[in-house]
Amino acid sequence: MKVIPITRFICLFALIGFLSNSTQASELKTEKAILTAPPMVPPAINRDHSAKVVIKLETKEQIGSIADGVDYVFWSFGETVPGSFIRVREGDEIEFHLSNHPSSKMPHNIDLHAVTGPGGGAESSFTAPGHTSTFSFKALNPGLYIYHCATAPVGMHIANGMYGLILVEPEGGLKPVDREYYVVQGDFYTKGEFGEAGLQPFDMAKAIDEDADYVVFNGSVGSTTNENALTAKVGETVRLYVGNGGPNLVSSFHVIGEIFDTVYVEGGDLKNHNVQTTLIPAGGAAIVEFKVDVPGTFILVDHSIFRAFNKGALAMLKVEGEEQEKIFSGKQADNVYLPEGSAIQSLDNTHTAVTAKTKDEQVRFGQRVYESNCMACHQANGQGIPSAFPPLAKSDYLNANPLLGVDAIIKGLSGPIKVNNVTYNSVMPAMGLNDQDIANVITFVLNNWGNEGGQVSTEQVAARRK
Ligand code: HEC
Ligand SMILES: [Cu+2]
Repeated sequence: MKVIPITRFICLFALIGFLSNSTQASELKTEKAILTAPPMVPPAINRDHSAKVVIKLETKEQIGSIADGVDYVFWSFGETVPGSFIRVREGDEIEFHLSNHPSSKMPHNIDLHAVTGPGGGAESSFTAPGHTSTFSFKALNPGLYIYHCATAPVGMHIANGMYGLILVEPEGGLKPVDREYYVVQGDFYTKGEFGEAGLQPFDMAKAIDEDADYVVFNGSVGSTTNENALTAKVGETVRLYVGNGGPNLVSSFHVIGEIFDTVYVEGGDLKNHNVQTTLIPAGGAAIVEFKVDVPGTFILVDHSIFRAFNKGALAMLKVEGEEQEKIFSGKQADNVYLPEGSAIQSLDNTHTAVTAKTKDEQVRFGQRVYESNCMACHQANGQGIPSAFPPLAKSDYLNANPLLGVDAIIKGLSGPIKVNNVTYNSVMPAMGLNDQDIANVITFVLNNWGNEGGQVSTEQVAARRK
């Protein structure tokens, strides 16, 4: 610090006090924070000194899509769920302006877990629709922190999407990496069940029971999959800033096919290495880093796995580049495994069926039989899977003699067969269906997917059994 003669100091002090009506002179340069929407992260901070950082964030209530065909009224910071990513440096003085859009029905505020002070700023930032509140804080502790709305009923504001991440970089900065991304998990509670179409209102009773309909990354099912996937190239280093807004569930965060080289446990200073799955508490965060060594699609999940495959907690990282066969070979062979003494297994399924009276009814009932018994192997449209499951669509094998299909279901089928000039040599288990179900499912298949039509009766199936 420069030494200033005492008289000049008093003079200067009085002048600044007069001009800014503050008691302390801030020597810091002022800059405006760069905010980003998920999954992007603002650029690394490359100053070696503190600054005064001005942040302007807006709360808004707006309709968005939570899943295909399902709408939800999200409450957001910066029009996204999670809200804008905020990046500052340890020692920065932050001047925070929170504006609540005039169209809002609710007041909102912000509790930043990076704040040292009552409510994390909640009371100071309580803002009615059409108003802006201002407060300041100093970022004393480095780390990755959740921020969220804390207006009553707090759970409801969080459940509607009011959370995001603020990164306070340590004074020395973070090690440079090739890619940085922003992912936050959240659980949602709707009047309708998962996937029920239309505008779905928030369900307070389910939220209290912690009975989530949706568990998603970045605000919706599929927000970060397929064409919206995160991307990287083989050999690059990836850093994910991962948060969990909750309101209720704890995340068992995992990337299928990757091992975290480093986890900044709970977003703090503690670094763990070679981690498969890291816990991210509701209202918490973690930084995970890994090098992507091989190409492919890597799936980010909450490893409470029904949440991933049945409630939406699934995102993708697509890695492009050369195969690295020393590290991962891909499938090298697929041979039939028939240990000695093994017979075709029978899948037991002996529920009583409703009798179909017409061919149309047979087709309709047969579709249900198909979906719960055959689809897993022969696929949704009977297209099969190359070199594993033959197609039922346009199957010359089946159309030539539908009763051979009946035989396959009754007794199972193994050994080489030819379907549309392709040889399959695999095993279909006996299905343990009753005669009606078999008649219906074959009739369903015969009358779909380009097959030649026809009908198989219960009596024909019974005769085949003998
Ligand atoms: C576990 C996987 C599996 C299930 C379930 C299964 N199949 Fe198959 N299916 C196969 C395999 C494998 C073959 C080929 C067997 C071979 O190579 O000898 C086959 C062959 C067939 C064939 C003759 C070949 C063709 O493409 O036309 C028909 C017809 C057939 N299945 C119908 C059904 C029906 C209907 C169901 C449901 C009731 C069903 N399968 C359930 C695996 C399955
Ligand atoms: Cu709010």
